[in-house]
Amino acid sequence: MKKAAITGVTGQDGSWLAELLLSKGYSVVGIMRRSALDDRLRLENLKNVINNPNFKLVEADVTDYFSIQNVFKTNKIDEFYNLAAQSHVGTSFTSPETTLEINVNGVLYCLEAIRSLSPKTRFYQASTSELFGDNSKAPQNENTVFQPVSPYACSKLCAHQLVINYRKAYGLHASCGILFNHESERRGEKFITRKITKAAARIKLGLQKQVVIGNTDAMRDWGYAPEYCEAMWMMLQQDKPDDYVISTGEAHSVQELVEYAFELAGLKWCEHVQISANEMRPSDVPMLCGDASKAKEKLGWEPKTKFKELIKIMYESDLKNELEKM
Ligand code: NAP
Ligand code: G4F
Repeated sequence: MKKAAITGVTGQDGSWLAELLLSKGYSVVGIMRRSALDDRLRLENLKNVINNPNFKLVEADVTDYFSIQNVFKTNKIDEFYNLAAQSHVGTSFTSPETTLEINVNGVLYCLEAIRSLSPKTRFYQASTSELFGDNSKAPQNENTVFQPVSPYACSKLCAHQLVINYRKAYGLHASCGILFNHESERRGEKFITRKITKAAARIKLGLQKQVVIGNTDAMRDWGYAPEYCEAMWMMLQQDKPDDYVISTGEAHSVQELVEYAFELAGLKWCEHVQISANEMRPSDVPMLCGDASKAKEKLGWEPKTKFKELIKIMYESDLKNELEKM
């Protein structure tokens, strides 16, 4: 039985990846940092996996080298998926130091632990389309120039280069998935898709009246998270490590997202959506649209869920959740 470790297991992707690996017969070590919050709340998305005998939750923080070393000292890990991050771009402007600590040093510590204690472990790094930043070229692929425009993107660029360096210098099987935005009914509520689908559902039920958002011109290439987690796994099954863009190849604006979610709710968006400078970022990525041809050719990976289907899944899930709470 193969053993995998997942940092960021309490996050959106971590929960989907844990389910996927367990369904493939892996034994899974879920790495979670300590929190004062009630565990049951934080692990809501892991309910399905938590009672699986092949799943084990361990406490470690990627910014604490000793705790990461300990994961390797107490487990023989075949595949290590590093999903832990301060993943909110907006927050990276207000907490740049924490963002760099987790997103850069955290990655370095994982790589160092593998290099020194378990060099055969295969490593996946959660890189991001944010690396492309202020790039007027679209669609973006593995050869597109990186022009990061946020502390988050700068941190992820440093981590991306560290992974390439450890691969070249020490021969580690370390790969980066340059994943474009991917969402699901488990998405954090501060990200725009979930913020909008949840607000549309709550406004429909009379639970709130308005939602306040920022830049509606931004365009993103939004896909469905479980499909993107399958791509992570595929990367680590290759003989050679490499970096891959994972995307749908379709871009939609925040404005389109708003209009469609409110249409699903049978509401007029303009009566409920307020634009505020408070929600704008000091600098924002104007347009992301990926070309995942390499992943299709080398991994056999292709996206399935289209934009409208994705927003419908999220809206319906939020409506159901809110109804259950009433
Ligand atoms: P997410 O929901 O925000 O999850 C992030 C996870 O990282 C959480 O489980 C969080 O734990 C954990 N974490 C944060 N700091 C940590 C630390 N110091 N030690 C251990 N764990 C820590 O993010 P996601 O959407 O699943 O994304 C997963 C990864 O992919 C992230 O690295 C993100 O930057 C990257 N990415 C995401 C997308 C996307 O569209 N979703 C696209 C490209 C790349 P707590 O619960 O304790 O906060
Ligand atoms: O949903 P977002 O916060 O996602 P963003 O910034 O694209 O980052 C996500 O995708 C990246 C991959 O490209 C990941 F690396 C990263 O970890 C994260 O998962 O914002 C999307 C767009 C932005 O242009 C933002 O300015 O929506 C715009 N937006 C407008 N109003 C808003 C809001 N974003 C948020 N979160 N909240 C708003 O009220």
